[in-house]
Amino acid sequence: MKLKIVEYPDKKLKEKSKSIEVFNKELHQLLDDMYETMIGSNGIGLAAIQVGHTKRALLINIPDENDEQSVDTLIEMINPVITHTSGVTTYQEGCLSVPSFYEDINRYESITVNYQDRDGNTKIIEADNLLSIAIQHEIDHLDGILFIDKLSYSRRKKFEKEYKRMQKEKKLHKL
Ligand code: Y12
Ligand code: CO
Repeated sequence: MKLKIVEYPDKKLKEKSKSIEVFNKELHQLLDDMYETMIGSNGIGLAAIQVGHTKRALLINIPDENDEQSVDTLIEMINPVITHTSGVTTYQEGCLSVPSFYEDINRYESITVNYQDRDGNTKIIEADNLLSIAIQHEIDHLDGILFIDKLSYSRRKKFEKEYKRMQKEKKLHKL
């Protein structure tokens, strides 16, 4: 089932998500629904908080060289922890919870992440390029941090103005 995506400025997005201790059918259903929601919204990453669940779960599905996504390359991460970082990189990020806004954000270039899969098995992944950026973006969601929180004061002010204007326009179109 496709779920409703929580959008900024909803305060829910500021909440810190809780560790997952039980790896049951309910969790599997949430992960399946998150996948349907992410793919159905043209996303490449989604955290549980973005569909209203304060649980430390996220999905990432990086498109291939033909810009196609396959369930075979889906990564589900439960309780992820970054254990090693190196380098710095900049990428123009977007977020399904902040529609139509993209901005250059600095992140670590390479990271190592410990996490659990949907059955509670421990995993380790070394990531760089887009995967590294996507993981860092999604782990931030689990801590109530959005990519717009990383903007400079002046850029953030500009964003708030643009975003409010866009929301007003959206409302008018719905009338
Ligand atoms: C690099 C940077 C950030 C991430 C986090 C995951 N972000 C997304 O999946 C963003 C998806 C997104 C999709 C949109 O919809 C379409 O393109 C049709 C979109 O556009 C609108 O909202 C109008 C914005 C963002 C991973 C890797
Ligand atoms: Co996001």
